[in-house]
Amino acid sequence: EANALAVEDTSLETIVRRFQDSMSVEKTHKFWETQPVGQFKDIGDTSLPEGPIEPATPLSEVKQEPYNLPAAYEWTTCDMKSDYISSEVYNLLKNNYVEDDENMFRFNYLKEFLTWALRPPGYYQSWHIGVRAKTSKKLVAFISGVPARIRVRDDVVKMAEINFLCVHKKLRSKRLAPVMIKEITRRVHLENIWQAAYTAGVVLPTPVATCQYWHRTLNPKKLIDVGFSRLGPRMTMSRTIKLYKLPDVPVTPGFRKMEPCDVPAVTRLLRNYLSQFLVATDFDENDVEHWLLPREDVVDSYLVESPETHDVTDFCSFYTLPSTILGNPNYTTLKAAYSYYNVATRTTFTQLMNDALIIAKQKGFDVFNALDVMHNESFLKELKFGPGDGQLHYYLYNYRLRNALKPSELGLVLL
Ligand code: MYA
Repeated sequence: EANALAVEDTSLETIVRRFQDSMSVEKTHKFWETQPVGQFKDIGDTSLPEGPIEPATPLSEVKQEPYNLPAAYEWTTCDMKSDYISSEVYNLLKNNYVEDDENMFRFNYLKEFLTWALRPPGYYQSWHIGVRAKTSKKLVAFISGVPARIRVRDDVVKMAEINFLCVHKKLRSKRLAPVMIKEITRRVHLENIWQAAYTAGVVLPTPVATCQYWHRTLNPKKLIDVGFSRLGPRMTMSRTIKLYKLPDVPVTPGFRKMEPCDVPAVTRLLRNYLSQFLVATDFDENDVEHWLLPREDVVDSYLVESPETHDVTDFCSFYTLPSTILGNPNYTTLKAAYSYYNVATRTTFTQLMNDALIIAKQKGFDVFNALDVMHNESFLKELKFGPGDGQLHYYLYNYRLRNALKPSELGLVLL
């Protein structure tokens, strides 16, 4: 959820914002202080137990009516099977969702992406929550959740993954977000689910991990032209282009696109790999089929099938998330690929991900982004990724961890 820039950002605003972030533990959080999340005052208190902060309550005790909105607004449940409604959600986000600190780029999650992200196996339509203006019926805010099983140490916990919280720019700072968060919490509780996971670029009480985005330039000229990156010191454009040049086709023998028949093998490979992380997604075959089978302009997955044994030995995937370039006369969109789940057992991580970069370049992406989660650190520097200015904080709702995690202890990527 952090839209990051590849260049070091030394603007006054950014310095001030970073200072404020670093002081965030000093700020009061009128809403978050009332919620069952790790509180800043408890950081370092190892006497507190790990696990749920509040117990589940009987469903009959869950509030039956929606929370109150300001009088001019009403709740709406968004049917993401409807082309019209998903276009409304798409347009709200296209114009009002996450921007970088300098307001140069804004995420432009594609419509097909949103319908994929919001309709995984077992999804609840009641967790796709919109707010409309009563008179115009215009959609002015949105929040969503999807069900997921997330393993924390040895416990697999049913959770909601909360994403796409968005309030129209004209309605900001009116405390609408807390009402939306309480309403989705209520609807999650009604399904007898009591925990959630989410990520944000802002510091809230209290991150379970703080990760960094890294960026691999694929199209240097465009990235420099639009201000996403800068020409390095003592670098010319032609040297930069040469630096980031990639082979035309993947180099690993047996490297190919994932197909439906690969679901069982990929599930085994992924489950085995993810078992080593402290907090990780618990994928079964249905999840892998939904989240990882290739979908054009949404998600790409490739694997290495051993030419001798035909075993699937390695896997890599990335999702498509363009950003609108704000106010540039020459370009309107930045095509970005985001590293998703990757497993290397026979190929080196570096070679596997280099093949992923080659595919992304072939497909016309301008940049390939990756977080420093899982084993990603092992390839980032060698493959010429550079650190971005954006941090992404991971959070759990109603689940306490004794200590914050290192990014490399996380086996979870949220969209
Ligand atoms: S992260 C992406 C969030 N979206 C954007 O950044 C898009 C652009 N921004 C906006 O649309 C608005 O600025 C938003 C806030 C909607 C973000 N996560 O209404 P307000 C707190 C959580 O006056 P607005 C994503 O989608 C803030 O600290 N809380 O503010 C994951 C303050 O509380 P406190 C946030 O700017 C979302 C209060 O809101 C966030 O008009 C996970 C101010 O409200 C944020 N990103 O609207 C949600 N930003 O005073 C939590 C601000 O206490 C899910 N705030 O500091 C929790 C689990 C729920 C399910 C549980 C089930 C068991």
